[in-house]
Amino acid sequence: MRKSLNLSGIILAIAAVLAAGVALAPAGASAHPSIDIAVANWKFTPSTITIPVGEPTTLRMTSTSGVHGIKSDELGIPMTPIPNGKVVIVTFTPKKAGTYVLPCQIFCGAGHADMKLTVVVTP
Ligand SMILES: [Cu+2]
Repeated sequence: MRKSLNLSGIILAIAAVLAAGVALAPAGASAHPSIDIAVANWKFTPSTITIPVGEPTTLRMTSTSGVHGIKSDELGIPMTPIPNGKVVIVTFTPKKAGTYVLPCQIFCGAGHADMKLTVVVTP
């Protein structure tokens, strides 16, 4: 019941949470997924990630060799280049459960055709 908390109570609760240095998430709920992905010639590591439907999800991608890219219209990921040596962050919210295969979007050499990130969205 939201109305049972007055504003100062809410502010105190937020201050306590911030002071404790923990995420602003309800007890028992997991924080929104944030996943580190290592990108290199010619693979994503991990090559498969599993995330829940309807949760904002952040991917932090770092390339250590080559220039790569991901994109998925179905997942709401715009064309996102991943240059060598930069941390690239993309946040999206999957709308529908399923398995999505994201091939590398930038030609990166001999292994380009086999370079894929698989995103499994669970209900
Ligand atoms: Cu690539």
